[in-house]
Amino acid sequence: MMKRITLLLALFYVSCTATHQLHTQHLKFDENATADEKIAMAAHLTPSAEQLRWQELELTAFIHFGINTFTNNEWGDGRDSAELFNPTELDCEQWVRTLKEGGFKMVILTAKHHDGFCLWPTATTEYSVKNSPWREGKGDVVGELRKACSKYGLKFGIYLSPWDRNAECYGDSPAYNKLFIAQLTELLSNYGEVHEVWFDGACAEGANGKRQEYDWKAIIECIRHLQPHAVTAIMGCDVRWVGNEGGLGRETEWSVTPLAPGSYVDKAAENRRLGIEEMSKDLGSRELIARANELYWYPSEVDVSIRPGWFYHKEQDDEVRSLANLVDIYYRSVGCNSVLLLNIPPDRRGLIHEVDAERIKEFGDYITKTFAHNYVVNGNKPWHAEAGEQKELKVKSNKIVNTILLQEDITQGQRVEEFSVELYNNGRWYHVARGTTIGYKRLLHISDYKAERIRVSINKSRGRANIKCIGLYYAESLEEQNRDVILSDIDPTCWSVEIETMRAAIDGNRATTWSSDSLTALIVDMGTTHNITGFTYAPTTEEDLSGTIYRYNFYVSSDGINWLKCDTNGEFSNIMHNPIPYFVHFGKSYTARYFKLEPLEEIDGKTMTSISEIGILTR
Ligand code: FUL
Repeated sequence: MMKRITLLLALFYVSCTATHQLHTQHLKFDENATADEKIAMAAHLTPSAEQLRWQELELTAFIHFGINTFTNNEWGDGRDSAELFNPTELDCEQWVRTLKEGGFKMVILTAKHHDGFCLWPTATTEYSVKNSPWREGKGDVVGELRKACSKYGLKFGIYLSPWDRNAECYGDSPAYNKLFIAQLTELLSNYGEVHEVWFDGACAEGANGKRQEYDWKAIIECIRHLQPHAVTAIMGCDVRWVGNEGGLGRETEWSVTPLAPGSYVDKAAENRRLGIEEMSKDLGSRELIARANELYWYPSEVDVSIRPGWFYHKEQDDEVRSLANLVDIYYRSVGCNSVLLLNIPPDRRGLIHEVDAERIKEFGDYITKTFAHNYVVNGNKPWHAEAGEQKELKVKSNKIVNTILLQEDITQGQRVEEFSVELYNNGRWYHVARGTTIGYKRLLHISDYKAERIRVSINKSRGRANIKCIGLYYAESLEEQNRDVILSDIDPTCWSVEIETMRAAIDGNRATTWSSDSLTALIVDMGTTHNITGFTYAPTTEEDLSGTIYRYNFYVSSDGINWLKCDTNGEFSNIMHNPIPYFVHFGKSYTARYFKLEPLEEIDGKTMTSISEIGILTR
């Protein structure tokens, strides 16, 4: 009998240690693991040292700069001359000073975007700064930015686009992988420490029609070898794309997920079996984990631009996000267990534009001021909470508060599944917030309260939760100041269309959309003749983007019979990830009474068309 008890105790001990032992970044379940055992193990999965350091940065910045800055494009096709790259006052120190003032801790530069133009004098291609007039071909943007980062103490990251529309060998997989690794090797060997390497997921067929198979294993090995402390993002393995480019983190955001990172090609089938991808709403629920075989610590990064586009466009100078909007993004990224990667694209001078610079400073000042004093007494004292437990703390007297901050000690894993918060004032408790995940940081806006005490309840947790901080702050209220975007220089009220339902595309109302279940051209008669310099296309504002046009032709006509195809690059680049209004400038003017937008390819290859608004530019 005694022997049996000892044996049972030993088995119990073994299973407890298996489920209660901390794992770093990745774990595999035993074939027979039960759903409860899986959850216990999920609670003990922790970030790598590099992932933890990255998460603690909270605010990181993107710099999209390159040939597109000079062609006014979002995606270049790799054929624009290197001679176009000629910033007149490039000053990386100005970028870094601006970002530092805004509270940003790292900057990631587009060393090469999809057009293939390299911002450093690489030996791998002629398509680089060395063949531009800038600094007589002797310049190196990567080098200048690296120096500025060292001078001002910012961390440094690089974006190297796997998709390359210039490289002739793109699509000839072994040859391009060799070129790509050579580029990576230059960047990771010659510029000191690199803290993040960012590989975009966007990619298409090579010019030769062949699809590029990336050798992710070799690419990641190259990084691990040359920069062992860098995190790799998106098509890497340490940092996950949040799933949109609009600055929207998830309400429930688990850093522990069965979603296998982008570079684990052999795991793509497993992601499909589980029915998950970066854009999925649920990436970490109990139900999902119960069906999984492996888990990853794979935290989310929210990448979003301060302007509608990723690159600088003069016509967007009035559309820089307002302070209120940026602060909202901060709450929905850093405040939703993510890192914010905010893009601030330098202009053709090679400077962060005055409007953006001012906004960044306002943003930095606002965040610093808001979070300068935690009004909770002893809010930083660790609290180990079992599900169902509550903690009550005093609030410094006479303080009005409207922001709650909660943090878990993620070095022990992410565990909280449901929490609620009450505040005590004038003899009664007010229920002010409830939420799901906390993770590294959770911020919640509430109305203004004069609170005497705070009570936090951990209502559901994956084992004992480790609360690191409970905070209350006061955030000044902000007015939304963004102006409406003007989509047409000509008033469309007198325009006519062939079919009445098409009017939704020219009614000046972004909330209405014309859609068709085929690739249908939209023809508009403007009634009188105009000198047209461009047009705008606004995709639907609905969540379902079906029908959104990716490739197109645009024509003008003076009689509605004979059509002239206008000079455009024929694609709304990146519209599938960033469904904003697109402004297409011809670079010349056409005289016309009629215009026609002919869709050639929908974003997902569907035979559908949808247009929320189309407008005409004359300036
Ligand atoms: C996207 C790219 O296609 C955009 O141009 C931009 O670089 C953004 C960060 O990622 O997928």
